[in-house]
Amino acid sequence: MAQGVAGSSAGGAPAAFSVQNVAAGKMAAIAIRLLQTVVLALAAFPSAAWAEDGYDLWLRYAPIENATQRDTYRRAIAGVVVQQSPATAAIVSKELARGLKGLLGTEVPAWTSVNGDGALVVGTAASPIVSALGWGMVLKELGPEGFVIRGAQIGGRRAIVVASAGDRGALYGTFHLLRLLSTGAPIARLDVRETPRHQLRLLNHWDNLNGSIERGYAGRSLWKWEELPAIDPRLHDYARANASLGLNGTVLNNVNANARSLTAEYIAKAAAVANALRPYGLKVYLSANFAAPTSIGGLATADPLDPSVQKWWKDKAAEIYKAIPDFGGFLVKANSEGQPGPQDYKRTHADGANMLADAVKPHGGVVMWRAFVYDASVDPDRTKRAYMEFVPLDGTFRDNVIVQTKNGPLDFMPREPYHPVFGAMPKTPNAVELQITQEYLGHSTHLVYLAPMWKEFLDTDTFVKGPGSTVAKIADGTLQGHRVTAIAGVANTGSDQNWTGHHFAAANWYAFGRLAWNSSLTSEAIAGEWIQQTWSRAPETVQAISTLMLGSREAFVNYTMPLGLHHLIGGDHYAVMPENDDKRRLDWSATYYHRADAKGVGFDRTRAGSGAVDQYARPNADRWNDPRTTPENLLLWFHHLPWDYRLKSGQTLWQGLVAHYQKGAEQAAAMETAWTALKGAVDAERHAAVAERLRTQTTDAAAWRDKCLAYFAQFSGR
Ligand code: GCW
Repeated sequence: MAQGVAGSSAGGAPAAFSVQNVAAGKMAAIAIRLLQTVVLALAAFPSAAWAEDGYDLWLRYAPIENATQRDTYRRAIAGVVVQQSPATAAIVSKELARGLKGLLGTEVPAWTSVNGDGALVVGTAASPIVSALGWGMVLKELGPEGFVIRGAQIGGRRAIVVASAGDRGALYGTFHLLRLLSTGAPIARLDVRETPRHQLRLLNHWDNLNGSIERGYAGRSLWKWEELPAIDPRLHDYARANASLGLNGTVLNNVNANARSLTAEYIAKAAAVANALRPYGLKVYLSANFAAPTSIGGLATADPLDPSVQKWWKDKAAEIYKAIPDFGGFLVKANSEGQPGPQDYKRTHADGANMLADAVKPHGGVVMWRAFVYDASVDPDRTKRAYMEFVPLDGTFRDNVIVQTKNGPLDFMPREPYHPVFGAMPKTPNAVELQITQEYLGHSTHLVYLAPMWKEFLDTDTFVKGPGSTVAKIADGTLQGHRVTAIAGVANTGSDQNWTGHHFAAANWYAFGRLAWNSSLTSEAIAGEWIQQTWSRAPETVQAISTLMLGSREAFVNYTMPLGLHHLIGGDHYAVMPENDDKRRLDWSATYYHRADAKGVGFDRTRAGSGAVDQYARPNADRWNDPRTTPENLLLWFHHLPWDYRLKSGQTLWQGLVAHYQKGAEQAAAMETAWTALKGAVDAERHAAVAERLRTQTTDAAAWRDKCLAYFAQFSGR
């Protein structure tokens, strides 16, 4: 918390402390006068002295500029009464004190009861004030994470009540109310009822025990493994940020898991993190290395059907739950990219998942078993393999197994069709795995707002149960009636002062959390909230930043992999590399995917090609089997087409490709120009940091356009 406070309470505080160290009385007097001036200046222009390094994320609580609105809020919230269990109550009280002080520019006192007009009451259903309101039925319906925010008369006094059946709901409701105030929402007739769409809303950290982060672009692991069980105070701010979005779990370690994370030493470290995160409603999970019984357990095998292996995992689970009573469960990457798994013993993914599920079941845990597998012996087309391995297993998983699947069948590309596993395993809960960290989307160097990409995926109709069978409804369990629902985002956080490297990458963390809570929110709405809380409330500024963000993903697609091209990448997955013909594995190269030759370009996944289209339900399968009914933004994903193929625009495929690359480079340049115009509209410190990265983005975009077109021109001869 220390850093957060320093980050938000701004310039005055450190000066105050330094006064203590000045011995000479005269100097102290000068310092105090100086300090008074600083404090006065701060009061007059609170935002001018803001230490804007991005540390405070969307929880800046910058003063509300509009005086009328601020006065309305002040009248509505004159005192705060918090009634819930102590650990969370302390967090709620602190957040309200901080948030209201920041927004309203005045201390709002804590009251022990509603002793005047303008009480803000936060409480659980069991609290005296809330239980007397008779809202029990509604709160029960909304569940322990849901909440109500409404006006009420309490003992003849005006009040706003944030109520929930549970502590977590009251916490989420508190953050929701602060968000409403931060974004200038009217509060005269509040009637908010919220409940999350997915039960498990998790961040997956690909953090290694040595502190590095796989595909991390914002510094080192936040956990500081070597210092644990001593807790870095910064973890409280991590937890606050997640709680403000309603995220309720976090997987601490990389799915390429080091078995040591399951040793007593590391369980104690994980327990310390769990203790720190628990009051914020976050459960801890661990990635499990399937071979742990052999590597750290001393067994001769990790065969899931071997009783000694089963016992080892049961004992291990019991050991973990002893240290972390509310441990969430295991996340597993098995038989994928060299990770061990049940297939090493000729067993299936279900055999492996079920063994672990049995181990955590008595403690209420779950197993999230990843479907990111692409064993080359299964099918020549990498994108078909996971479906072929997993769909036949539908119905054979224990009821506490969740199959976790990336949004697309390849690997977090800038654009992919949805993964055909979604909807094809009606008896198995399917967790969505999204990647917040921008592995293939410009790392923390390019500004790419990912909500539009995720919404495109979630809103796609799979037709598995007729029209309207969107991925969102499969993920939230409403279409196929799943017992447990989950959504995971591969985190982009790290030790960088602003958490995510690029100030705008925080928008992706934010958007993931908001969509995990409510997947029907629009990209625009989420961007709007985030901008107002993070940058400015001035309508023209919000509009300008929003436009820039909303166009950024399509711009990135245009200057890297337009028209359904994919995996034009190699090396560190930053710059496009269409020439990459990785000798180690065909399906790690770029040439395997684009298949450019004198005749044309693209991967034929029609019935005449790999047949991948038939992993999708009709009519998608039929539509995508024919280039004329395939959306052009996925054209070369499904088809190998001649360079002279006519696009809907009348251009040839080659001309279309050129136009997309050109447009992408122009869009990147336009983003930079738009940002330059915002100089002065946002704080100088963050403006400069973003401007610097946009400069690189513009340069990259032009270079990548040139590189790709020069490369493809060798084949097109145009
Ligand atoms: O996208 C690939 C990444 C790997 C990652 C893997 C996975 C954690 O390049 O770094 O490993 O996906 O999702 O398992």
